[in-house]
Amino acid sequence: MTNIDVFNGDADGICALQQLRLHQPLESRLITGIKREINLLKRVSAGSGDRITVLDISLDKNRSDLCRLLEAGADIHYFDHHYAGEIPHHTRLTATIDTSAATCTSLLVNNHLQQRFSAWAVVGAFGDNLDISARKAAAALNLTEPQLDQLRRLGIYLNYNGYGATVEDLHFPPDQLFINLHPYADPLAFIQESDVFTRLKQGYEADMEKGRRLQPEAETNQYAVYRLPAEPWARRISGVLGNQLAREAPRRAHALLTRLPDGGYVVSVRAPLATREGADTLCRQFPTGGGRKAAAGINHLPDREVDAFIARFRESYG
Ligand SMILES: [Mn+2]
Repeated sequence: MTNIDVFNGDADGICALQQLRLHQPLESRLITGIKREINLLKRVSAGSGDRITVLDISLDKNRSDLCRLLEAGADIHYFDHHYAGEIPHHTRLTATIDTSAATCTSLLVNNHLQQRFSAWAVVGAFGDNLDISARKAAAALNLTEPQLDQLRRLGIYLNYNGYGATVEDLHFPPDQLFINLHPYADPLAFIQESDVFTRLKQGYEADMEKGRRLQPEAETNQYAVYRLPAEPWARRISGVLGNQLAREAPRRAHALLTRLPDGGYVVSVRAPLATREGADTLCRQFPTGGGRKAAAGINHLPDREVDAFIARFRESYG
């Protein structure tokens, strides 16, 4: 019998697994990747008696492999908050899926574990830019405001680490990051004792400084469009810069187009924080698009579709 943990390589995916493995430590194969690599079940082979936990990746985007693994006899536990489409009925599938804009996978796992490792759920929620939900989940922990701010920054840095065109762009491969976190039941102890936090902070600050110098190529009260160059810092920063811009102008939608080395763009869309609507429906109009209502993206937008994308972005939010 093999245990396989499949998780998105961002803060939410890592913090969801962190809670589950603090609750139930076990030897498992870790399957993860950059934040945008979501068809992770494709990489899994398993059979009768194997147990697979799947965290923070769209069921809809993994549907055929999910069915293949269920047919092969694996038991699958699925937690997620991305668009799922119809959830297959199968005796060996347990799915906890909630696509409401105010929740995330770490918070779903937090409920499942009766708030046992809430502090990690708070980190995951901050990483997904769900500050209000994160603070709500933190209320019972009686943290000081500086402690809460440390959790928020850890969430932002872990989320930041997930962005890149390949794992080579990242400061830490996400499975290594999880292995580093795993000994710590308390994220504040991790922040104090591990040098990972400092290294992420330095990388984040250096990249953000470059990002802050960018000017939008289109800007109104309703929306802004940014174009980023084909460089590793830009690929690392696009998502967190989008979150930051969204927090600074909560009534405005943001689109960030980051040039890819082989042509085309990777796109991040942030709906206005005031409404948190429409980002996923916009991005799903393009073949490699997906995400959530408030935050979505397109993995590869060909050059010839850039104008069409910007036109639909303006229609959605203009
Ligand atoms: Mn998430």
